[in-house]
Amino acid sequence: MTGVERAGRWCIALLLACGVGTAMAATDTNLQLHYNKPATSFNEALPLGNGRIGVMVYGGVAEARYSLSENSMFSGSRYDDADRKDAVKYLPRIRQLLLAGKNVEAEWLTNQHFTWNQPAHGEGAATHYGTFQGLGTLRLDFAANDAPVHGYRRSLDLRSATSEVSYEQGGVHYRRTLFVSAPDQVMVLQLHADRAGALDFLATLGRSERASVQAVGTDGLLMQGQLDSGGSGEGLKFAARVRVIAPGATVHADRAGVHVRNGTDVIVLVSAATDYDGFAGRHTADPLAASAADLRRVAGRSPDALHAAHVADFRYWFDRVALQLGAPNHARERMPTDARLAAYADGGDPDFAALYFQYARYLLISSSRPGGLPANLQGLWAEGTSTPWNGDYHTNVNIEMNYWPAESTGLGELAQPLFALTASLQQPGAKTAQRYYGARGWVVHTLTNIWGFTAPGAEASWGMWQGAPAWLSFHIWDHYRYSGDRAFLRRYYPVLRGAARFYADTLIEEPEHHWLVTAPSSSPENTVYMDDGRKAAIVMGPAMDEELIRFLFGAVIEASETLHVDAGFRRELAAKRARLAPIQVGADGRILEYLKAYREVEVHHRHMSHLWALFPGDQITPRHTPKLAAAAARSLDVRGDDSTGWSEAYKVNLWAHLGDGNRALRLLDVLFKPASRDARIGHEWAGTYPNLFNAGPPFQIDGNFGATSGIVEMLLQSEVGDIRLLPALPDAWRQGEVSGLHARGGFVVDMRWQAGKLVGATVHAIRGGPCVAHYGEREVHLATTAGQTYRLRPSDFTR
Ligand code: FUC
Repeated sequence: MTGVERAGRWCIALLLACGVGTAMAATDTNLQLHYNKPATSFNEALPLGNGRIGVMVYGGVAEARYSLSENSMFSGSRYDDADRKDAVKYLPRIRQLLLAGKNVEAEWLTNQHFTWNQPAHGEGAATHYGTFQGLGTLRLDFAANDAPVHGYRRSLDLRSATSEVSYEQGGVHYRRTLFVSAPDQVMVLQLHADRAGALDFLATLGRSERASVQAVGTDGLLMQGQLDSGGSGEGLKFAARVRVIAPGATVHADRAGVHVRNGTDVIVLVSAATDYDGFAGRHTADPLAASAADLRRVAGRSPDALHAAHVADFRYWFDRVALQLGAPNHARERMPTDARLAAYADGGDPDFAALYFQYARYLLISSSRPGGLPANLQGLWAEGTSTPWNGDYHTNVNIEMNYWPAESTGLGELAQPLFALTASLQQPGAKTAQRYYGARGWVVHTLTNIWGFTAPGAEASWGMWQGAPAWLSFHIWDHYRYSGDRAFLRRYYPVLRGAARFYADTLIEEPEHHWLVTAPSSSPENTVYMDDGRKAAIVMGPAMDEELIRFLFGAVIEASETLHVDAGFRRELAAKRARLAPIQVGADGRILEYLKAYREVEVHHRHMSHLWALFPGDQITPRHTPKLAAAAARSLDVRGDDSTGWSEAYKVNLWAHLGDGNRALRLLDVLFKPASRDARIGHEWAGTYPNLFNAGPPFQIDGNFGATSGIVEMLLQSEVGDIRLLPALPDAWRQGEVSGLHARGGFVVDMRWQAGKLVGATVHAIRGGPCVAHYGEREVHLATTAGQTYRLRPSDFTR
């Protein structure tokens, strides 16, 4: 029952159309990253991208370096034999062992017959599984110039998605402006010198392996190559092109590169393409033709026109949300961003969190566009020929976290690549479901890539986990909850149904309580001691799986009712849902991560999988399940704060959902610790690199997105038709304002607060319908009409 039904009263409050999302145009000064020196490593360079092509800007003086990437640059290939053919033969035995409490033996057998020997940690380049990798490097080497450099500045403007490098040398002002256009599918680099003819440089394009470069005409370069397929299939073919336009200058291209002499205003255009043709993995696109066509299409267009189209496109997304935390702190905004990051711990800069928040939105717009591939572990930015964990899609938290802030920050359409990836797993995942479980439906385990990999990963302890189909389905369902788009639900319903079909076919009854549980599975990457002191990761019915399946079955039941389909299946799901293991609290007051209270090997383990029900799920809430919420808080306390970047980011969301804003902010403070620019896994703690990329370490973009979602959840939480304003506002964010946050049920919310108290809010109803807005213990009931905006003052909220 919703609050509206319970209260049985309506108040058509304060109907007043007023602009949403127009507040605070004045916050622009907080929307820049800027530095007074060139980057010397990836984690100092500035990322730009159009959802497909990415670039990291180093911004040197003698040498301007641009690390290029393209998000389908995966080695490996589609491999139908990734599924072990006889796995299903061993399933009954593995389950028997689990039912008998012989987890170690079950794990051994799982390792023997279920897992697949793909490399997990980033050595996938020469295997079928493959790895995401960089495209190559564009370099401009300038003529020797010993004159000292003054006034160097390297910046990235988030609202226009444009970077600029400027300095003065020998009395000449130089400026280099760069953007990657989504509407025109090219990277545009403009160089300007304020003394005519002062630009002398050589432009080169290169890659450390598997590529050849040639001159094209008098002003261009073409790099082409093919990645390792890792086996019998065809490796990915790719091409990148450079074209230099330099009116009044001398330009000629040869094998060494494009030589530019006496340039004043020079444009360097870059296009790139691969033959990856969507998730089906067919190689039909022609990268040579595609990259040539992209350059041809912009020929004759002025850079100003290209820039205007780019900025209009980018702002279409970016301007939907504005955020100001605390009073503007112009002194901090003026500090170079790396210095500002270092000074954050001194306090007095709450608006840094707003910059971080908008940066993540910037990164999502730059790395995930409808029709393309989802943001991977590094978004779409990469260098070299391997990336940590193969830069793939990890399903046990990472890829989902990438999309946590999408819906709530007005970018729900940008999650389409995640939905498309999920839908694409139905076909390979159906085969995996058959071969391993003899089940209908579809399944994917801990990892997937652009080649449709769905088998259990290399080691049972982390690769053998069954929750992914449900968690990926959660994002589809959540998009429906935010958008109310029935056509979308109808289109993706088969994905949800197939995931539910898999679980309905595979759940088994455990002997003690007769609950229905997954087996074999694990609680992502965690390990426990068995009674005999041996360690095991493989279990049945980890809490997370049960929570996820409870969500999924509930969603499919509701969706099938909405769509008037599958009445019989609905009944089956309802019956099975009632028999799932409940969320349990152990003797020590913590949520049980497993069916029983095992002793943990690593008390501070980074994953908090069993708290999925608190966030992003909603089976635990302080309001509806206060005892479970208290147990979740206890679990979090014991787990501790310090961990990997994404784990700290996750905890921001969890504390926000426990209503503890100060604790959530403490986690953000931990996350905003400067990480040394080369922080690597196992060497240093998590934090933030100079370019504000999250340091897992290493760089993982999930931390950026997860923390940003956490900031939203501190300010606004929602269920369909139920909105909580400022549910976890920390004391240090005494004043602020936000516009354009999205709530489930199709509402857009603006808020302003002072001295820690709400001053006013507007709720804009996209679709209309009932909505209860809560502020603290008080609430206001709205019967909304599509397209109308409702202005709320604190006095409108009553008990
Ligand atoms: C999961 C995490 C690791 C890392 C990897 C990419 O396996 O447990 O910490 O984030 O994904």
